[in-house]
Amino acid sequence: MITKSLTQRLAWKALTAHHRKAKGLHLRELFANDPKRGERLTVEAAGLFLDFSKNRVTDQTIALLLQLAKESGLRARINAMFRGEKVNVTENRAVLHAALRAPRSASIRVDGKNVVPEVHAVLDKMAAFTDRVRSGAWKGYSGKRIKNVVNIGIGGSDLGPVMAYEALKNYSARGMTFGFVSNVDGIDFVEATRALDPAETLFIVSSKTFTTMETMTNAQSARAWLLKGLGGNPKSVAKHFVAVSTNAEKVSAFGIDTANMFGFWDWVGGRYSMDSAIGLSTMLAIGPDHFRAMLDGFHQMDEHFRTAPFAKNLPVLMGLLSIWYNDFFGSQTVAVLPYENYLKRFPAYLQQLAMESNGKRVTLEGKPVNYDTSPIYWGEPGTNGQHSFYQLIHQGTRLIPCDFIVFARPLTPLGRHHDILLANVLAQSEALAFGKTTAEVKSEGTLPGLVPHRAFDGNRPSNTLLADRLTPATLGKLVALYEHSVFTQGAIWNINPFDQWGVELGKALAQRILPEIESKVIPKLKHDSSTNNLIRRYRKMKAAK
Ligand code: G6Q
Repeated sequence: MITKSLTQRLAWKALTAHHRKAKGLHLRELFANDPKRGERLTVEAAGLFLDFSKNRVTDQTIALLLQLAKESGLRARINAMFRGEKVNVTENRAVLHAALRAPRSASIRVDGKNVVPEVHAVLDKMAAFTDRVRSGAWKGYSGKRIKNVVNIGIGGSDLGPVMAYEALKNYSARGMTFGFVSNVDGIDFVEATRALDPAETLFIVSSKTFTTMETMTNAQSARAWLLKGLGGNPKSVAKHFVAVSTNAEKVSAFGIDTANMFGFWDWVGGRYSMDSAIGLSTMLAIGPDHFRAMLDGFHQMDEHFRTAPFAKNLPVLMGLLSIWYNDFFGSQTVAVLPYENYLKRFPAYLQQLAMESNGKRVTLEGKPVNYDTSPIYWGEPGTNGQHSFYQLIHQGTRLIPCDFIVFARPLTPLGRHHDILLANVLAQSEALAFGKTTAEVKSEGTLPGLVPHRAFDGNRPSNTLLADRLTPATLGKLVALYEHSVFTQGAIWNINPFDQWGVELGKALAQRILPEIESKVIPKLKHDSSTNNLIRRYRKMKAAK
């Protein structure tokens, strides 16, 4: 039981005092004074190697951050989550994405019931379905085999599947196409389906609630598109639509046979669901064996997080470092920079994971926080970013901690490409940390007027995560690493990372505005003058065409 608010904890106060000294230290000195720093400040778990030596920390910083974790009751929080306690207090739900990747023999209880057998029953059903589709045993309404799969979902029911499909494309069935429709902007659906033959297309309607406006609108358009293409018989729907949901009633009302529904549970949050049935498109793409390998990767990181001492715990250390910059240096963002083109959607995925989870302003008890919570996550794959926004990271006025994600072996080697890629990422973290002093710039004979422009102050922190290659298991480990790092941060900030009330207000207001936009008679508008005016203007403009 934590009684002291965060800023009153001893470790927090000690960190505040320590920061006053530590902020003046330069990575150049820290490395010069400790020749083994680059070997010492590293940790390896489940095949992921983290070099955190290029962070603005001393041994004392790490000790104090670990002390903060302890004083914040992190261990008890971890245990409570893994035990299935209702740690999502505002929705009165357990939080058990870890159960989705637990081995068949495990036992994890929610309200006294072991949920692991149900998890594996759904996985088995997904695998059987996947085998039928991939082998051609499952036929479309006109007897053709399925060649195209389109996932319709948004937020947590989209970002994970898209990211995983892109990340694991190298393992996917190349004879099939995979599309993802999320946006209610009709263009998303039109572009995703324009080249597809309805007779060969399977839609997966992925929605935990099966009420989300965007997904339901896209699903209705998909139904109409299919019926138009296949002669209009409603019976064709059953052969071309399956659902992933927790809401059997709504699935059935849509016209999808619940025999073709893949379930999950209220203890799986949307942004933590890519390894539940929401991953059906991923399984169809990479096959059940690779999918299970990915789950095993997740599980390995879960076990590491659950059991390793904090000083050797990858997610804990990454979470604590993030708190160090966010709350003591005032850094507002974290750049996630994968040097692996297959991970191009990974930063977008992490944005939801981190920012929807920890973008909160009140504590678990509902009191306003007096410290900053989630930083903004962003990023693009290297080396592309080097030629655009890295300038600001190197020489701008903001401190942006970076996570570089690197693999030793490429999935498809091509000449010298991979060595060049690696040389670049190592050069970036080196340049950020050590910069280039005025003396160095001068000694190169630079014109005096240019010296300040060409000097780099350095001392810009980064983590480097190095793994062997991007396999399904590695992807699982990587996602679980960030999930638990986000959890660590949320636990220390004493907030609830598992609700998302901020998303609800916009949804409710959109429901109110839609009839005002569509009504034939001019509605009486009761919004603010800006919203009223924009609604009127839009009504006029669309009537004018
Ligand atoms: C995730 C959020 C949110 C959710 C979408 C889709 O954690 O809750 O992104 O996933 O709003 O919800 P449905 O799956 O219910 O359609």
